[in-house]
Amino acid sequence: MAKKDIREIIGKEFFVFDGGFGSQLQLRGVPAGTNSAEINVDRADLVCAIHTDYIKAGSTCIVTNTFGADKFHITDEKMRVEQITAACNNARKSADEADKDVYVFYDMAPTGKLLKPLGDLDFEDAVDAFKDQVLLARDLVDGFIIETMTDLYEVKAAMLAVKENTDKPLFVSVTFQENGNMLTGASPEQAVALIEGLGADVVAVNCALGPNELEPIIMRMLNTARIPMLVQPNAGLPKFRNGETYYDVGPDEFSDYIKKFVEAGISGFGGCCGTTPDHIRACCEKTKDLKVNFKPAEEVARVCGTTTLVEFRNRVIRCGERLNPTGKKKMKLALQEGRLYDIVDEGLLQVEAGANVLDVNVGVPGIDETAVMVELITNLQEVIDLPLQIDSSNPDTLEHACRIYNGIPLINSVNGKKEVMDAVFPIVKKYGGTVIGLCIDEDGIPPTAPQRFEIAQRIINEAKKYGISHKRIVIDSLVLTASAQQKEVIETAKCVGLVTDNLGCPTALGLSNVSFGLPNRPLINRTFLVMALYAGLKLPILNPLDKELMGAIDAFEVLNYSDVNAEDYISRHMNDVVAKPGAAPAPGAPSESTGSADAELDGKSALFKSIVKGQKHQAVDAVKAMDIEPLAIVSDHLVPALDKVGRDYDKGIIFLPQLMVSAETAKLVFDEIKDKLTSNAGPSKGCIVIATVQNDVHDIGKNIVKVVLQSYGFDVVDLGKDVPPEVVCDAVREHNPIAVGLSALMTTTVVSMEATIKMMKEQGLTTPTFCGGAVVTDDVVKKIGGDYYAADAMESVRICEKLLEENT
Ligand code: B12
Repeated sequence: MAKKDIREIIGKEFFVFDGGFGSQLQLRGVPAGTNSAEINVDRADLVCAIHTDYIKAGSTCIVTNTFGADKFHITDEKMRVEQITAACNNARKSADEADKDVYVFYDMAPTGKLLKPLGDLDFEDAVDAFKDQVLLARDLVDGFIIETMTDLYEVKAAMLAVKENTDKPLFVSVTFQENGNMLTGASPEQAVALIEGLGADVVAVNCALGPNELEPIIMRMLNTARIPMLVQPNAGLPKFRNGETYYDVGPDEFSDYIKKFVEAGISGFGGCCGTTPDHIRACCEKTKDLKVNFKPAEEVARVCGTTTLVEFRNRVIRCGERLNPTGKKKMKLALQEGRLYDIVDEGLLQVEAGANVLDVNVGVPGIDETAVMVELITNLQEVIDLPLQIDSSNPDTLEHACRIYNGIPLINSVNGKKEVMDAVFPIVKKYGGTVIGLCIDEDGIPPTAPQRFEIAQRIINEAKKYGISHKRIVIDSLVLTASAQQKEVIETAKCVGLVTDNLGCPTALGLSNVSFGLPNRPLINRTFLVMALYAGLKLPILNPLDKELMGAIDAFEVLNYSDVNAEDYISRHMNDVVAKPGAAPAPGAPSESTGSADAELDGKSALFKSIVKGQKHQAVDAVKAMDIEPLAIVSDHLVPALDKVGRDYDKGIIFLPQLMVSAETAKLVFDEIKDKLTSNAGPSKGCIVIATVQNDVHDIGKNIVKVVLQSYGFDVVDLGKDVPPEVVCDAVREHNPIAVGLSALMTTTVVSMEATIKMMKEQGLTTPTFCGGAVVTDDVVKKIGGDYYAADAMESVRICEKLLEENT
């Protein structure tokens, strides 16, 4: 076993990881594509030789050869146990033979499956798949590294599996696309927030990009990380030659970058795809005279949703209060009747109105609070990417909701009661949240500001015992009702000031309470809001649909010099129409706007909007209510809505999760109308084979083509999506169709279309082909040797009818 505890040296001495493994195996004669986990058993000598080469090159941390050794990839349990154990033993043997301290890390990589709602893997099943590996490896290694993760939700599952089953050091490494985001849309800052929040010892980045492309991402991570950072780039971007992948950043250039990153503050380095022992050797050589320059970033409270990060800095954070049944009959009923989609709609309205965080509370009698909270959060995070504030007085509900939450939650709340702090702080610690601390204790809400301040101090001191800093506690001084406790309203604002000035933590207030029982409640709310903002309030919990209230925050931020150059104020209010004092508002005049969320949605049908927003239930209702021809629904609503989604994805306005939810919504809409389309089909006119080509999973367009052809009396053999050329050829031989329809939606899969057409020709299959899909044009079809181009489903009918005529 290694001598020094890794945690003692993290952030003080460099930890040098190893480099690429697969290419090293190939160098030693193992063919590419061989199951690399089996090698641990069959060719332990080769695996040990690679570890030893890296150690000799300078690595002080080596990782087990277990990339993807989970129960989805290696389904036979006996083999999995054997291979994982052998991998750990191989690495340990090489480490023990070294003449220096070498640490063995168990390597955990993505399961290769997408978690719900993007895919079909349950969050807890993902946790189990990682736990299975942790249990096998925990006694054989010095630490764990979770790496090449592209989805933060899966990172969370893997981290929980490690933290719940071992206290060994944990390094967590994520992978970014060239656009600077993870595949599921998370930013570098968000990744750091989640990984730190869930208690990793080191945050890391690896794979996909070379050091040059990673540089800006690394700098952004360093700027925000409070724990040390490890960097393992590829040896450049992958390039292709003669059907093989290669990387062309050599050891010298690679190590120049690593030196630069070390100077900027990383604490460890290594390499990923394409790197070799020579890369590691060069890095060690160039950094040998440097010292670790790790400086933790300033601490700040952070919460994140699926793709958004909200930090408590100098700006006001608007928390939407409307997902809370207190005083709301309609919401109470929706919860009791299980109409969660209505509640999700209310959430979307608040997002459009400019909320930054949404409070979620499901406390009504007669329901299972925990189950409903979990279900609602699951539904909300499918379509809303803002951070959620999980609001419950039941610790069990908080725990379950925080667990399935995809991000770092804002937890509402803890208070000065000892038993509440005992129950809630462990949850905050475990799930990395920021928590609201209410100034109330066993004796109720004290009347004066100094007494409430004293409770705030008590909460903060108790949190420290759990390792939760005061920066992660948002103190709520509690708003009382002006009509009943008028004298005490000002005490709340004073307490906000005391906390802001003396405790250094942010503050929250639920505004609307203040005006109960008084006329013109918005006026009271607005005035109180401004008083509290001036005292330092950072998180007003309010109704974002109240435009004047939201406008007051915009104005305050100008006057307070936090909206520098009034940029946000101007963009949100430049079109406001202000009535002259005494004049009635102009009829039809636009009211003060807080900025339209998406002008492209204006004037569009309910169906269009609900596909764009991914509101499944509403989309189905909308299509049912439409009395127009089914094909027009496709061409005038469904396709344009998906086009908009595609454009937004392209611009980086939305990310893969939203793209997928919109696609699923479009599918449901189509399922709703397809029966109407096929009902007029007469006797069969003949057979058509259709397929989406290999490596392409887009099948909505192809499915439309299928149903429309069926409605015109053709028998359609649908081979599905991601269909290899040979499967198309086999189907042509089997069914002898009139024509073959091929669909490709990506530039990168037009080659598969070409390969399919080529293979048909090579095999002497002369059946005509007709091709379509967003990236296909007449020219493309000519170039790749196809026979016909079809711009849409109707065109495919014309082509097939023409071919039918020619055949008869
Ligand atoms: C929905 C969608 C998805 C869904 C697909 C769900 C499904 N089951 O189909 C999901 C979320 C899974 C997805 C994934 C991805 N997507 Co996507 N996706 C889209 C989107 C928004 C809409 C496509 C669609 O269904 N349109 C509606 C249908 C009805 O239109 P259509 O397919 O063009 O079909 C019509 C005609 O073209 C024609 N037609 C189509 N096929 C055929 C076939 C024949 C024989 C005939 C006659 C006619 C015909 O008739 C149809 C009806 O009129 C497009 C953007 C866009 N506007 O196209 C991006 C888009 C196609 N996706 C894109 C990308 C990059 C991806 C991902 C790589 C994302 C990622 N980073 O992981 C993955 C790819 C996974 C893979 N290996 O295939 C890019 C492709 C860029 C490019 N030029 O190469 C696009 C253009 C988005 C963008 N702007 O970046 N995507």
